[in-house]
Amino acid sequence: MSRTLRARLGSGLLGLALLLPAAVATPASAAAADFPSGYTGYHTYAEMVADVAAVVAAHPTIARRMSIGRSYQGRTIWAVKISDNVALDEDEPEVLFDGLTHSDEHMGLEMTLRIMHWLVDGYGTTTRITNIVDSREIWIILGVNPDGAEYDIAGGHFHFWRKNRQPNAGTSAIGTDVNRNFGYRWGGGGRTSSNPAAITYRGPYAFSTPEARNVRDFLASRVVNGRQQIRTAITFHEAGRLVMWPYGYTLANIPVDMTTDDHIALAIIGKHMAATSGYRPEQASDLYITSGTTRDYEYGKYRIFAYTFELSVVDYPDDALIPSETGRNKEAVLYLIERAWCPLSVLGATVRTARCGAFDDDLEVSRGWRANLDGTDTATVGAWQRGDPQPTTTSAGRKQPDTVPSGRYAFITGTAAGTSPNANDLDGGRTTTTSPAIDLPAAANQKLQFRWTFADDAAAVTGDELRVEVLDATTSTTTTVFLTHGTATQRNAGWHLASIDLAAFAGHSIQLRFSATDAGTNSLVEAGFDDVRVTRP
Ligand code: 0X9
Ligand code: CA
Ligand code: ZN
Ligand code: CA
Repeated sequence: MSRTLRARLGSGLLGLALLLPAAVATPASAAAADFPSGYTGYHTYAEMVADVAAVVAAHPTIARRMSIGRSYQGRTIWAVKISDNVALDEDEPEVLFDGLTHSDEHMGLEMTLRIMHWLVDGYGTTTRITNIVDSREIWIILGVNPDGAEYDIAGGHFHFWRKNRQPNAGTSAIGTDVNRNFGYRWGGGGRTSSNPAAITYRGPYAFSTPEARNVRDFLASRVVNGRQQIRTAITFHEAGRLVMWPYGYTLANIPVDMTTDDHIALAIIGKHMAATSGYRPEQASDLYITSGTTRDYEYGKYRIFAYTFELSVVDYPDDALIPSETGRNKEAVLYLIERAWCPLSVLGATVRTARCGAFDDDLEVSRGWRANLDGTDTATVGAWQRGDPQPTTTSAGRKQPDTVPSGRYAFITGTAAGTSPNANDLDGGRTTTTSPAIDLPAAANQKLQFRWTFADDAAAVTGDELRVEVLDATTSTTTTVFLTHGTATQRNAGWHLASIDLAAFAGHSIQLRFSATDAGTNSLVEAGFDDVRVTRP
């Protein structure tokens, strides 16, 4: 948070204080000559572009640049990828850094440029950085909002310009706060404004700015085989020397759209980074509530362990402070890159075994499961749905559970409630959902684990079932590894743990197919599963 903004936002004259003086228009194409005196060590857009070009030219095997789109005024937004075999999309954990979402927070751009230089300069000279570059794919977005930044320094003095430079219909007020324009809880509570003249204007709809769309589309492009490759991220802001974790939209530490494991691990990693930087750690909403931010989007949509850093003690720190302020975050940056292999591993050996293997899905976000993959599903109602189950209770007891093992979602045969044999339960045959491909390491003792529930009534037949198969692409075989089926007695919902040895499939490429069937005459059949994992022995 810029202190200036915090002071303005905190003032009793909130509405008035959020109005900016009418901006003097500059030609869209104008390139700022340079920063004001005392700040010339900061990079203008042109200087940043030149630096990026020089780095990728000097390190072609480990650094590449790509455009992730254009700003409102048409400036190219550059992302640099740093990794060994940089031209290939290898199966390595990915990390994202960005800065200058707020264009009056120039240290954020300097921070991302420093990270780029640390990595390319350290490669082959320090073991730690060589290991990082060899085993990760690091993405750095150099300046999310360059239009605002160029405007901020136009004419040789600062304009205290935070937003982008997009006009707003029906008003002369310019710009949208890009850090209020992301589509997760956009327009929700806290410091986000519907007034185009406000410095926290959220835009007329989520992702109305090209700047937020560029980041959104880049993140989407990193979903490979159904899985978001980016595991950890920092978005750099200024000022206040803070390390903040999600969420910002609510004061709740663990709202429904976060799991307890994630919350604890997010805080452990955040506190560790803050300690090494000499910053203060906190949940973002502890500063104040916001909605529509980069960080909440990254975690909320993809479960990226995403942090906001507020750099510097003061706003507009002069350029002499760039080396020390960026340098104090070097350890935190390297640490977060290392943690990307499995952020939850900070929770200790038991969690590491359970959740850092070849597959881990708490089913809280979409991760590439596909319905009816081979087109043979016959169920007419109650197909697998990833969602929040509504409780179904008959006179014989609970048939569809009210709670799930983790978070708020599981796969359920129709999440809606309904107590009759033909209401919102599974009917008419079989429903399947199939996982993305899992490359099982050759290691011994890997186990497939998941939580399951299966309920039926006295009309159930043996053909009513919950079945799990391993589809082995290496051997072109299908193997049932779990089966529970109906008996003509009442059976109520309840979550159970299944644990299945995967020795027969070690080293193979597999998929998991979960199927539930209501055979014979329609009877009440409800099934569910959650927390699908391949353990890491
Ligand atoms: O208000 C913001 O967007 C960030 N502060 S700044 O001074 N750089 O403008 C704070 C984002 C942190 N998130 C929340 N406080 N919820
Ligand atoms: Ca690589
Ligand atoms: Zn900011
Ligand atoms: Ca879950």
